Amino acid sequence: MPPSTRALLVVDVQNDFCPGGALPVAEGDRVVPVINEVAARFAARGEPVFVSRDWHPQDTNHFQDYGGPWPVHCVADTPGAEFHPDLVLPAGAVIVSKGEDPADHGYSAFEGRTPDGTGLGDALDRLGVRTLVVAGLATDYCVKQSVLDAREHGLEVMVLADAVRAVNVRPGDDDRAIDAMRQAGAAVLSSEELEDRPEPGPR
Ligand code: VGL
Repeated sequence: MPPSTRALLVVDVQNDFCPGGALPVAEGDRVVPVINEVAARFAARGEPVFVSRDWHPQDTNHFQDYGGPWPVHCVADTPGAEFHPDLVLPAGAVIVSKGEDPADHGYSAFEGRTPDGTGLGDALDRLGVRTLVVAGLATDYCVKQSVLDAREHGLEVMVLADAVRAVNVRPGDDDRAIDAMRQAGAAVLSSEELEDRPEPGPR
């Protein structure tokens, strides 16, 4: 396989962030079919797919019970932390667990680790990834923070506008998050526009 230049990062498409979950994002489940299609295309081209998940302990300062901002959600090994049942992960997709430290919010997938303990940034570097395509939940927290960290890491970033949804604690947080990601140099485009682009070659 030639050195990969592009990877997909699917952020936190977990039951608790979808309608009916503990911290539901409006229309959170709507990203699933779009992501399934994009992920299948990446896998068919041999491009790596990373899938992050919030994987909290019960007693994290991320939760209101411990002085944090959020209701209990995505506790490791509970049904709420499972990926949405309709999410289809291609063979070889790499799970990145984050938010395991009770003293840290763990919004960014770049704080997470693959099953062998590698940080996401190192895992991408080892594969020669230069461009990260990002989709998932939620636009205004974990997607945004992952995108900002990806830019810090020196990656070209593309955010799939039709494959993200926001918590919107304050109305307009979604637009402000998109602005912040653009300001940081990320491109925001639809999944259709992504597929219309010429395939990236080795650099
Ligand atoms: C998230 C709020 C709290 C997210 C996680 O995945 O974006 N949002 N914890």
